[in-house]
Amino acid sequence: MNADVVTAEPVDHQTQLEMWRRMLRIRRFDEEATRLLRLGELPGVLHLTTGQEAAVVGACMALSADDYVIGTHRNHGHPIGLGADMKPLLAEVLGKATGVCKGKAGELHLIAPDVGAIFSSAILGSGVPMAVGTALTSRTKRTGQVTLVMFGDGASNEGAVHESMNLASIWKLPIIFLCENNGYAVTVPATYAVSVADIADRAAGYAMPGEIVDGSDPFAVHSAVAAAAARARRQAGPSLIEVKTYRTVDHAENLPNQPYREETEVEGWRKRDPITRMRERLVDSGVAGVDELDRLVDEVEREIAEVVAFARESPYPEPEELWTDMYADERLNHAPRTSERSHA
Ligand SMILES: Cc1ncc(C[n+]2csc(CCOP(=O)(O)OP(=O)(O)O)c2C)c(N)n1
Ligand SMILES: [Mg+2]
Repeated sequence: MNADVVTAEPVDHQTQLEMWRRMLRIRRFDEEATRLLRLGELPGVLHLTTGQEAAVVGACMALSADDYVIGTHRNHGHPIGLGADMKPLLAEVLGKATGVCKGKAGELHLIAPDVGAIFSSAILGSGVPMAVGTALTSRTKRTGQVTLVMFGDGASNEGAVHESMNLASIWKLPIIFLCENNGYAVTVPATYAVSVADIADRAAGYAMPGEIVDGSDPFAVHSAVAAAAARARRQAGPSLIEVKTYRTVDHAENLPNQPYREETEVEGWRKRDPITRMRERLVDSGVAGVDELDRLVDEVEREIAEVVAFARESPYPEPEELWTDMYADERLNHAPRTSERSHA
């Protein structure tokens, strides 16, 4: 993984600043969620995006407004990278009724359909066949929409991922398969668990282009995803992009974490933090002055304070809500009847 390679990309100044803003939002969202978890206000665990923000934002901002994005279990960054309102996202993480899934799904299932983030799931690789479904729909209806589906290096070994790539290839579906390779699946190194050094090489098996991109460079990711989206839109078929990235935090907060990587390795990546690097780059290239960037940080702080207040003040769902939203057919949504209970 070479985090020192930086590519030039003609993204306009305003877009560059917006990229940085969204990276900051993701970082601060995760920090606040972690703080609330430690205060005991959040049930369960948290899978943070910390260290991977440049990869996520670069990819999300390369799409058109009506494209689809399917995320993973490490999903806080995907809707935020697409520009979603953070209030119902944090409310969902806290299990509140104002959350994107009415507080019933939690942090593993953040979505924001209004900006294209239509699905995410805790089941590794499960979003990838769904991407075949959304892309087939877009193709059949000739809408021109592209589906961007994310999966990790661990998920890249799931059978469903390979079946999906094969189908997408033979049907030339408008999909971008984006592997967020952060080097580990929980504690298992990709160098041990993945059959190839570069997951992008697997694209050859499905007759699609495969590209490796430096995930600490948002412009490089943006450029690769934009090119793959253009290819998908001209009906030339799917692409596989492997983004080399790194999470500088543990697999999940509030899970027992055993040592599995050298502290020096983590420290090395922390020193190349994507948010700090991009700040330096914005200043060095004259895109923004230090004062302007400080103002932007203050804006994100104010925004985050409102998001936290909203999520904390929101009510929990009523107990009867357990029996709603299970089936699309409303008639099937009801509490178990006495006769059904007696068979349980
Ligand atoms: C089908 C399935 N198998 C196992 C798990 C347990 N599990 C949750 S996260 C994870 C590691 C995922 O690694 P990767 O795909 O590289 O994503 P990352 O966590 O690194 O972002 C595992 C094994 C799961 N959720 N789903
Ligand atoms: Mg991983």
